[in-house]
Amino acid sequence: MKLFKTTIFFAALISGQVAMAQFKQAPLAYSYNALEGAIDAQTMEIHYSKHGAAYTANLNKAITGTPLEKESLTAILSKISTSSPAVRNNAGGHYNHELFWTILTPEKNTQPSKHLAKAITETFGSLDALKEQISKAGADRFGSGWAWLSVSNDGKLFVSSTPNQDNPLMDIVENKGTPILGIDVWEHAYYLKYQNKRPDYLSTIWTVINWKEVSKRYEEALKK
Ligand code: MN3
Repeated sequence: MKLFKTTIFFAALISGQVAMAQFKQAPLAYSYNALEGAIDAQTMEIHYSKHGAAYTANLNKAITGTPLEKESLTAILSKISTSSPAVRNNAGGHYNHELFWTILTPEKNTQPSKHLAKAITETFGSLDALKEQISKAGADRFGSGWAWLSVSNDGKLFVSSTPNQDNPLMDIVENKGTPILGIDVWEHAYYLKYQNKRPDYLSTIWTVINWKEVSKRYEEALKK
């Protein structure tokens, strides 16, 4: 019976009757309580296992049976103006959160690579000045959204902010580029610990930023 069921499953799979989930959440590289001090365990758990999971599931639902099913996430984002609000919100939500988990770390005092540090100093004056600009972009974002550090198509660093789940890879945003650091300023990202004090969340999150990962993403973005 089991073999029979398995055969039916694969027959359905081959004929395309079983919807394949195209996008998946990557496992978190640290435990929910690993960022305590900056982000509490309950916030991390709800954020990753409920909010993050929902964007991924809803993205798969929105593209199932459409030509987008066979496309890469960056391809979908680059022409998001042609997609429905469901695809825009959930493709952005999936991309943004998968980036966010990786640029956080319990490891203390990670530093930008020499190459990235040089670009930061040339562009913003200092690392502290950059942090201030990103925190300000996040604090000034009205309602929900993200604050970003990105690499423009001509290889320059820039800070920006987008509403909702939009991001700099989308064709609809003013400042386009490849994000290498993104900070979630939706209330679900900080409210349990910080309540209405978004600026406190934005000043504390720098203690858990994974500059090794941001540096790696900087090199990859420059190659594009
Ligand atoms: Mn979020």
